[in-house]
Amino acid sequence: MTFLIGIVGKPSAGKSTFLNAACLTNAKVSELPFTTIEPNKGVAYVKTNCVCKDFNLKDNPKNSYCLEGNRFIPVNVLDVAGLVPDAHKGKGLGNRFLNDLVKADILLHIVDISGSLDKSGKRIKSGENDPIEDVVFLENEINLWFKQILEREDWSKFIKSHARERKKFIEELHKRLSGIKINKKQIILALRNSNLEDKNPSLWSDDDLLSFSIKLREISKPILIMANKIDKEIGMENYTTLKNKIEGEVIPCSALAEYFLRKYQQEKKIEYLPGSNDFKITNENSLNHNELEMLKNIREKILAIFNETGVQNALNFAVFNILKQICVYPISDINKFSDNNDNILPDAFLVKQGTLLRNFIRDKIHTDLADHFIFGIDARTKKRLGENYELKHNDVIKIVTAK
Ligand SMILES: Nc1nc2c(ncn2[C@@H]2O[C@H](COP(=O)(O)OP(=O)(O)O)[C@@H](O)[C@H]2O)c(=O)[nH]1
Ligand SMILES: [Mg+2]
Repeated sequence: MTFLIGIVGKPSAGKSTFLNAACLTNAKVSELPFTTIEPNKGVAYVKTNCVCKDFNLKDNPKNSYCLEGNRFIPVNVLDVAGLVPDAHKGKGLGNRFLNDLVKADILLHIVDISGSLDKSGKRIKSGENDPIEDVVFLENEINLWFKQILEREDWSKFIKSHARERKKFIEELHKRLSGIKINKKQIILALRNSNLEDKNPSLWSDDDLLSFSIKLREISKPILIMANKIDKEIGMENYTTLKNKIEGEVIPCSALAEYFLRKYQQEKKIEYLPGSNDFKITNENSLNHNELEMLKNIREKILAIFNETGVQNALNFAVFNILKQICVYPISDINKFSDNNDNILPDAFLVKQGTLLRNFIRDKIHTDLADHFIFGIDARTKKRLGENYELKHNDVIKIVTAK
């Protein structure tokens, strides 16, 4: 399973630019609100230190790629139409576009930190819109959309008929929410976090349902806030203010800067490793005066201050910090660090922190193998690992089976 990262935000905040920068896609970008109608899809990569360096190996990855000792692992990205206040009621391009997000594991909220767009994405004077308002309205829309999904198809009848038995209630809720990628554990946790664990569902008030929807949304589709257009005049100032007002992480970002760096790197005009704090101009003659000036600005006003453009940081933060993933490398030959076809360190898998070896084999490797699993071997220590071994980040593991 590959993660799906949903890009959300109001019109013209820079969602398609972010997608294009992260995935080198060609989604249409424009100043006009609602340029994006059908969702745009792309593949981006999270970046982590590859273990090839630890073993001094030249690897040949299959499910990922390795550049200068960095392993890049694919994640799917979806850029949906801009959301406006009351989108959950069908305003703007409304519900249909919220529904594009049902399969997302996490949402990146692209906020125009320069405050130069009103809520519908129209240009206004820089600084006139307070970015915190965007954060609040968008979260609210997604929460209310969740509530609506719960409520549709006669909620009051539903709670009456399934109020008796808790286990049954959770099962039925799970069925009701099956479209939006939510598991039973998340439902149980949301009930607990909204203090509704012991309350008979038939007695739930509208506020109870709302608070359950909010908790469920926070657990199943967490939102990471991106202060985009940080390169603009008032960006830095607004970013500092927003960061102080918000509990969670706010990632400073210039999607446009990343887009140009990635594009020039693809055209071999510069050398640039995504997520790094500098680049090298390799073909100065291919860049005109304005382009060189822009690159200079990117270097001095973005990379030197923030250490990167924010695009790679966002993807990494989403997957490693919020979704709490670690990276594990299964191999079959413990001496060559290869699979059966001599591919060295072929696969890097993302797994949740705390995953046991047995579950890793069941979910990621092969259900077949899980039945014949005997033990694992840690490639670093050559020690045996039992089925209850808890995986660590950058483990390289041989799986020994009876098959
Ligand atoms: N200065 C600046 N402009 C940006 C940035 N990201 C996007 N834009 C511009 O904002 C406008 C809207 O971008 P777009 O990606 O189409 O927004 P969307 O409607 O959210 O998909 C375009 O003119 C982009 O060039 C950024 O990081 N910095
Ligand atoms: Mg767009």
